[in-house]
Amino acid sequence: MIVSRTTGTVLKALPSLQRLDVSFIRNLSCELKDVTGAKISEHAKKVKEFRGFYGSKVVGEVTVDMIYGGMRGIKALATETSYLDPEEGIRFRGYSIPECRDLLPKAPGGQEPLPEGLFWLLLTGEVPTENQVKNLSKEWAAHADLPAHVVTMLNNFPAHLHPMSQFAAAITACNTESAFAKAYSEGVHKSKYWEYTFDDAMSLIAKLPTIAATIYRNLYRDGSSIGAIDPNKDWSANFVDMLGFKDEKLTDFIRLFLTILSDHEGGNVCAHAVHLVGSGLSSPYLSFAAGMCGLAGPLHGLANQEVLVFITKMQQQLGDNPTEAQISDFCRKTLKSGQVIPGYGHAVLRKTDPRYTAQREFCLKHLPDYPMFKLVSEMYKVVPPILMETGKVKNPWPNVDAHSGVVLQYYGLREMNFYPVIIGVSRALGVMASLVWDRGLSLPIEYCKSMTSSVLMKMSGVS
Ligand code: HAX
Repeated sequence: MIVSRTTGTVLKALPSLQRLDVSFIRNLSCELKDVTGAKISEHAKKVKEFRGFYGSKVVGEVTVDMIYGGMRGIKALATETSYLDPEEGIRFRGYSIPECRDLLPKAPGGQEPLPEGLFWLLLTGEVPTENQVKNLSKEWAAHADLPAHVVTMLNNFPAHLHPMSQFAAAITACNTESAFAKAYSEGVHKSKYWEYTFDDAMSLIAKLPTIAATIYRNLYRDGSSIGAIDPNKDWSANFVDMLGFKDEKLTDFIRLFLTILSDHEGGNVCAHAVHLVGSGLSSPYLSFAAGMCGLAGPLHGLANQEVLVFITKMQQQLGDNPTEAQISDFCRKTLKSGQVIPGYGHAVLRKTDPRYTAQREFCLKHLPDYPMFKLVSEMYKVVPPILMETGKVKNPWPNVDAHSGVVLQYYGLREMNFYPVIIGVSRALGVMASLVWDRGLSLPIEYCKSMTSSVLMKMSGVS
């Protein structure tokens, strides 16, 4: 019997997946693994040839300001899975968000893409068939169980430990399951690193909704059981079920959310952290946990939670239908007090984030009259000119985080501290696909050069 230290309630045991027929798994993962392996070896040859001819080509310069300015604009990483254009936004393997919404397979009755399909696309560069995606859902369902020590650990965390800290800690503890760490300790040849990374990526992704739902139930639902995984449901549907919601529209929104937040090229905090830690050959579990510690920062993934805190405060002070002047006054006061307006601005983007637009479209279709959505729409009019007035904000437009919390609120998933965890579940798709490719291309350990200010001054001719 496991008793939650947080709530004092008896926690029901997690469903055992041992009873599921898992004999099909080997063949299923083989197909995606085989396609990925073929793509990696083809691309590795191309990259080798390219480096042979153009290895010394100069593609940029580094200024003193760039070094002190968070490395903004330094072209320093090769990431195969996605590219972020400052004007257009993200493209996953060349496909924009509207194209992905259109082309990727959907669940029966659903209107939004299945994140399983996006993972296939990120790994292989190909749009999968419905059947390939269905098989991936089955495989993830079959690997969704957690080791007992991870469940015990989660059940013993205190309620004031933030869900993101719990999430990162549980992922770290799942390292007991790492095929990569085991193979490395047994002396596997380096040409096989990517294969074990692939295996870990698959089982890590499968387990994330279970970890997230266990955290949610412990913190917000008296430690009630997450229930059983349904091997015939997709990854998102099982996630929503485990959280304890029964709403097809919410499930479809979660499919959209998990798809569009999956990857945002390699230079953002969490993606870069996963790549950096992974470059030292830490296992995919440890590398991903490092990324989640980065995602937990308020200027990154936690902004999603911060937006809701901001909007809720605004509603409490100004009511459901504040005027433009009132919103404007509220925002100016925020800036004056030295705080940022969460959900606005971006290090790379210079236009409205297409991930914001996709969610806005969803809202216009399904919840056009929801007061909080109206408030978010009003802010879209009011905030950019105010940020532009400061003269320093490079991108005054909304990013993805300005919107998602509102939809979750509408469907009753109201605990805003949990929102960054959902982003974390999504982000695994992109960063794990990238890590597989990092290992497939044999990228070396990362080590960039740092300097003291006095060395930099000397280099710049300051006497
Ligand atoms: N509100 C107030 N000030 C802002 C601002 C905002 N939304 N966005 C930028 N600024 C300020 C910066 O703090 C900086 O001020 P200082 O010079 O005084 O330090 C100045 O404008 C220049 O910043 P920038 O070059 O335009 O932006 P950065 O690349 O430095 O930072 C951030 C990008 C996303 C961190 C920034 O826009 C910000 O803090 N936004 C609010 C938090 C947020 O929404 N984060 C989520 C981003 C998306 C994401 O990663 N999601 O996971």
